[in-house]
Amino acid sequence: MLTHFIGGGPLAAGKSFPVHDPVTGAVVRHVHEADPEVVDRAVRAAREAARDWAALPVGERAGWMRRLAEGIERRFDDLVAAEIADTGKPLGQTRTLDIPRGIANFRAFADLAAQRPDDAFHLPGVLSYTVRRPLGVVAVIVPWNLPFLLMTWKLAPALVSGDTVVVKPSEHTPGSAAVFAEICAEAGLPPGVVNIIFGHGSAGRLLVEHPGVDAVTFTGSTATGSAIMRTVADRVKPISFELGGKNAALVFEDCDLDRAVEGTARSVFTNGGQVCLCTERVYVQRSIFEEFCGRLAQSAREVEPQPMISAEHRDKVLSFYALARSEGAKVLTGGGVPVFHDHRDSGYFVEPTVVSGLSEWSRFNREEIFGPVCHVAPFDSEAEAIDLANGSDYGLAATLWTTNLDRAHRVAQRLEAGLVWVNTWYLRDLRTPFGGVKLSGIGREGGTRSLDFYSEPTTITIKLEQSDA
Ligand code: 6OD
Repeated sequence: MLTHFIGGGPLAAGKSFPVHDPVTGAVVRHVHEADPEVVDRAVRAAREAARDWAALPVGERAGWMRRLAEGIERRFDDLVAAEIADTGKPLGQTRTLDIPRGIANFRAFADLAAQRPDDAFHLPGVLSYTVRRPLGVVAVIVPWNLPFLLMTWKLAPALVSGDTVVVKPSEHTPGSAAVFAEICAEAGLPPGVVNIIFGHGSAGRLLVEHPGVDAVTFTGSTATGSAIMRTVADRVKPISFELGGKNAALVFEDCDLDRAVEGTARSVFTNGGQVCLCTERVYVQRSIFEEFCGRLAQSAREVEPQPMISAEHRDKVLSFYALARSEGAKVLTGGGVPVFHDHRDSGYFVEPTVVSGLSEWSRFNREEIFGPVCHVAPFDSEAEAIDLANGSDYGLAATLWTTNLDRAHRVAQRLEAGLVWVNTWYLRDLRTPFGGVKLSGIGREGGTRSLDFYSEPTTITIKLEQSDA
C-alpha cells in the first residue's frame, strides 16, 4: 500500500483506493487517499520547513537539486518500472524521455538559479535593485500523462527558488512519486521540504483551498484549471497553469513529405495522443492532400497502440470516435478498439485513428480529445492555413512543415500559440518559455520564467546623498 510522504517520512492514513494497469485492467497497487487531516499535516510540514529552506544560500539549494538528480539516476530502474506499471508506457519512451527528463529538470534549474543575477537599475543619485523571495508553500498538482516528467518540471524550480512543496500526483499514477519520496529520504533532504499526498481530485481541492498554501502550479485539463482558479480567487493565490490543447499542424506543399508524415504521425500518436502538445487538427495544402492522408493513415496502421490511462478515458475517446461518425466524418483508418488476442484485450486500448470531412465547427474539431486521433482537412492558401490554425479556443502548440524559410518565420509569428515547432515536434530546450494562450493556460514556465513564478521580487530603492566633495 502506498503511503503519503509528510515531514520526511511515510504516513499511512486515510481510506485506500486501487490503481489499475491500463494494459490489462488489473489492480497494480493500493494507495492511501488524503483526507482533510492528511492535507493539513502535509501543509503544516511544508510551512515548518519553509523558513530554514528559504534561508539557505541558493548555491546550497542547487547542491540539493544535484543530489536529487543523482538519486534519480541511482533509482532509475525503479522509476521506470513504477511509471510503466501505472501508465502502460513503452519501455523505450520511459527510459529515454520520462525519467531522464526528471534528471535534466533538476540539473537545468540548479544551474540556472545558481547563476542568475539580480536586477539593478541606476538613475542619477538613485539605485534600485531587486531581491527575490520564495512564495512559501507551493501546491504542485500533477497529471497522469507524463507523471514524473511534469512533477519534476515543477518541483525543481520551486525547490531551488526556496519554496517548500506539497505534491498531489494523479490518482492514476502515484508510483513514480512514491519512489521519488524514497529518493528524497535517501538523500537526507530536510524533512518537510517535499511532501507528497495521494488521492483524487477531492484531495487536490482540499490542498489548493488550504490557507497555508501560497501558490498553485497545475498541468491538466482546462476544466480543472478553471475550477482551481475559482477556488483560489478569494485568497488571490498566484497560479501557473498549463492546460488543454487542440493543436494544429500545417503541412505545406513545399514540405519534405517523408519528414512531414513521420513527424505528424509522431505528434498525433505519441503516448497514445495523451500529451497536451499532441496534434489533433492537421491542415494540408490541397495539392498534396490525398497523398498525405494516405500516408498518414498508413503510419497510423503501423503504430503500436498504447493504452488510455483508464476505462473512463478510453470510453471518452471512443465517444469521440462515435461522434465523428455521427457528425458525418470519413474514417480513413481506425475508429475502434484493437483486438490483440492476448492479455491486452482486457486493457484500455483504442485504435490510432485518422478522420476527415468534418466542419471546423464540429465538436470533434473544437474539443480536446486527448487520444491517438486527428482530423485532416485541406487548405488552399497560407492565409487560410493561418486562419484555420488560429480558429480554436485553445492555443498551446502548433507545428509547421515547410522547407521555405521565409514562410516558416512568417507563419510561425502569426500563430496564436505559446509554442510553434517547425519541421519537428516536442523538441525541448528547458530554458525556453513554455505554456499556452487562450484556454491553454496562464503564465509561462521554463528557464527563468519558472524562477520568476516560484519567487517574487522586492524592489529596494535608495536615494544616494550627492556629495559635493
Ligand atoms: O516538456 C515539458 O516541459 C512539458 N511541460 C510538457 C507538457 C506536456 C503536457 O502534456
